[in-house]
Amino acid sequence: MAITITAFEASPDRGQGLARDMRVRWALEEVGQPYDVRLVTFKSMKEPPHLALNPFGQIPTFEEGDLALFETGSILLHLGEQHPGLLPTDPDARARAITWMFASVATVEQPIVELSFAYILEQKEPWFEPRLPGLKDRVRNRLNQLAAHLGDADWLDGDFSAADIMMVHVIRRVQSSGLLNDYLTLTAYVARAEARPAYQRAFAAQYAVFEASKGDDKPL
Ligand code: GTB
Repeated sequence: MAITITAFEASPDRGQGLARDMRVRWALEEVGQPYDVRLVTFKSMKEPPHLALNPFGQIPTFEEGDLALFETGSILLHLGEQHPGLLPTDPDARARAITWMFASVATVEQPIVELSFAYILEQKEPWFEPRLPGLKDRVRNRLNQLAAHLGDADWLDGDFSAADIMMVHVIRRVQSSGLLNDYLTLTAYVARAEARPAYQRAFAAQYAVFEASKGDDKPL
C-alpha cells in the first residue's frame, strides 16, 4: 500500500535534516519502502484536514491505506513491526530496542528541546543568560550518560535498529551548539549513522525540498 508522509514546505532548519520527518524518511529508506511526501505550510498544519491526522498540528504524519499515524516513535515502531531491518527478532533484544526508542524521546530529547527553545524563543529575555548554564548542564548530563552507555560499541544495543535512528536524530540537534564536540564517542556514533546509505538518501530527499524552496519569498 502506498505510504504518504508530511513534512514542512519550508523547514526552519534550511535543509539540515533536523525536522522530525527525517526520522521517518530514514526508517523508510532503511526498509526499502517507497513513499510520497505531502509538503505542508505552518498555516495548513493547524487546519482541519491536517488536524485530522495529527491533533497537535505537527509534522510528520504517516498514512498507509486506512491507517494514519503521528509521533515519530510510534511510526518507526509500526515500520519495525511491518518490515525487517529496524527491530531485532529476538523478543528480549526487541524489547531493549523499544526501551531505547522511548529513552531517546522521553529522557534525552527533553533537555535538548528545552535548550533549543531557549535559544529560539528566549534570547532577549532577562532570564536567558542566567538560565543557560543550567540548561546546558542538563544536556551534558544526558550526553555523559549516553556516551558512557555506548562505550566503544557501534550502536545502542547490538545491531543497528530504529532506536539508533531516533537517538542519532535527537542528538544531532545539539551539534550546532558545539556541545556534542566534547564527546568523541557520540560524534563518531553520529558519523557512523550518517554514513549509512539509507541516511544519505533520506537526507538528500529532505535537502531537495529546501533547494526547491530557495527561490520562494516565503519566510523560512
Ligand atoms: N513528538 C512529536 C514527534 O516525535 O513526532 C514531535 C513532532 C514535532 O515537534 N514536529 C515539529 C512541528 O510540527 C516539527 S519537527 N512543529 C510545528 C508546531 O508544533 O507547530 C521540530 C523541529 C523543527 C525545526 C527544527 N529546526 O529548525 O532545527 C528542528 C526540529
